[in-house]
Amino acid sequence: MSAFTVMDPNGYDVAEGDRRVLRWTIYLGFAALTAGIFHGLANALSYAKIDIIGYFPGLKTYYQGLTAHGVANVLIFTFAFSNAFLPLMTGRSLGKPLIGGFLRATLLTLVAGNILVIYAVVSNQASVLYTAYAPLEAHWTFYAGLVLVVISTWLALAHMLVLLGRWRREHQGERIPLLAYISIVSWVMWFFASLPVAVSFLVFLLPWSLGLRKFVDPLLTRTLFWFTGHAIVYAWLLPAYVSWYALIPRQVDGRIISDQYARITFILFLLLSQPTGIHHQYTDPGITEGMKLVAGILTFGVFFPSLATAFSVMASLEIGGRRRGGRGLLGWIRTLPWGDPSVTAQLLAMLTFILGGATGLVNASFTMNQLIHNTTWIPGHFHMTVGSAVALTFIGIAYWLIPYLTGRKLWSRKLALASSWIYTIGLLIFARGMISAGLAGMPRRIYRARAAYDNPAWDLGGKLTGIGGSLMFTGILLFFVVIVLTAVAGKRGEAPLDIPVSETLTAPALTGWETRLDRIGIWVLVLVALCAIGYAPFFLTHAYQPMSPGFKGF
Ligand code: HAS
Ligand code: CU
Repeated sequence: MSAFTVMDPNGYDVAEGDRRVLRWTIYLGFAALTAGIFHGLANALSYAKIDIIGYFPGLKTYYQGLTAHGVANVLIFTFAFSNAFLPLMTGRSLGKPLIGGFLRATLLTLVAGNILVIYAVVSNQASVLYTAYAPLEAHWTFYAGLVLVVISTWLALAHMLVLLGRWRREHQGERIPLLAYISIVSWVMWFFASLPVAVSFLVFLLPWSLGLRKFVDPLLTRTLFWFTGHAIVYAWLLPAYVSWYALIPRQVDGRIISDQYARITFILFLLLSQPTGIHHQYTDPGITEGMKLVAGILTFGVFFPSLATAFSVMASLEIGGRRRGGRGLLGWIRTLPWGDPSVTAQLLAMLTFILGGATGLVNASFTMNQLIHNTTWIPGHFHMTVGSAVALTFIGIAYWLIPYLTGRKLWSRKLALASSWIYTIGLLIFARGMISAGLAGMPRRIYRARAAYDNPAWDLGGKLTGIGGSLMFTGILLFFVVIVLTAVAGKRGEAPLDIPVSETLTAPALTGWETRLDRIGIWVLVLVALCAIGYAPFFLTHAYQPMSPGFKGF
């Protein structure tokens, strides 16, 4: 144990060896984030008709770069971070020491998966984009690597469940502490959500890429992908919500407004995230209007817990702002700790997410979806969700978590603040560009700078995309500098000793129906029933048509 691992005031300690593994899991995620943004810059500039892709050494095609961008930024970065963050939150909340074997197994599986995926993408044998379904075919190492990444998340969940089991043996009849509860429910949701894509990869795409299957059914692999693919966005989002619900209130001197409210929200995500994936397939043939209608209704359902979150988080912030001296209707906003880079990054994440949520509602509406599907509106939407709510929140968490794990002070508070502001301003300009040009029909996933077709109506939006994307790129680079310098040159011994766990205004009930919220297994049964409503009509009526050989277009 090194000198800095002094017991925190709550008596919770993480052994130095475990801290090291947690650190490296997170570093891996941030390395993926930083590696991924280079192609993001090229893509954004291309919409402004600036062509820099030729300067990327070793890059053979645009789609190779776009695959790298998507996979690194939404699959590796998000899961690596959460694989460290959620077990740590669970351990701290339950007061149970982390299990080193699980931490190491999670990290090693993640690293092994990464090596395979990097090999496939760098050797230009996997230009299938992060939405990997037939008929585009990747090298087998791509599918195998992603399966390992998914297995690493299962290991993280197993770790949390073992900690919960140990805690339960000593605390019979007690409610699961909130922070552990919402961390665990997040990864339980993801566990079930990950099963369809695991089937798609293991049963169809992996054998197909190895030549063991000649043909696969594109609609089936696509539907299996999206069966996972909507819930995956909540797997990215819920760890950020864990911070907004249970940590941010303490960081702003506020309180969680209600224990039960937070639990119900997470249960609603568990139930509704998965049965809605068909809203990504509104334009697909082979899926009936009825199934699309059910998916649409359930999507409006899953909108609700986020609205509830907005209300609860806003109330926690208001309590904090008023305790810090804020007066009047909005005066509490000014008194929030805007000088704290961890808080500011997350407040900016929340503010941009309001727009991310609003654009999601447009996507979910069947008729409006016809207008914006496959246009740049969609990346406009998802950079204001995963690219802000999630990415900026993880960055905000890192501003206390990396000091906590390294025992070193954050390297530069000012640079950290600047990074979040530059990123957010860039994001708003970028999204404005993508969204307006998308409304004018600018297609997503094209390299406009070299495209044979064009439309002057895309010019302004394209330019804004380029300007905003460049600022976003700068913001993340600054963040990376702050984290690297914190890790190697931060002042030792001035780091936070504890994790900022918040208090609740209303404690959990010990009797009555609410206690059933803690019986997660019961809710899983409801989830299965809802998935049957959303998906049984498809799987029972779909005529299996293995007809597609593998295409390698790029
Ligand atoms: Fe989405 C497409 C619908 C949320 C990510 N989405 C995508 C894609 C991605 C993505 C990556 O229905 C593209 C996939 C692809 O490559 O093709 N999405 C929704 C809906 C929501 C939603 C209804 N999406 C997300 C989240 C994502 C994400 C979250 C990532 C993390 N999305 C769709 C649909 C499509 C789609 C269709 C398919 C489109 C197509 O045609 O291809 C909702 O869950 C959104 C709910 C959000 C809210 C906002 C709540 C706001 C909060 C902040 C409060 C602020 C405070 C600030 C407290 C209701 C919680 C106070 C601060 C102070 C300083 C005072
Ligand atoms: Cu979705």
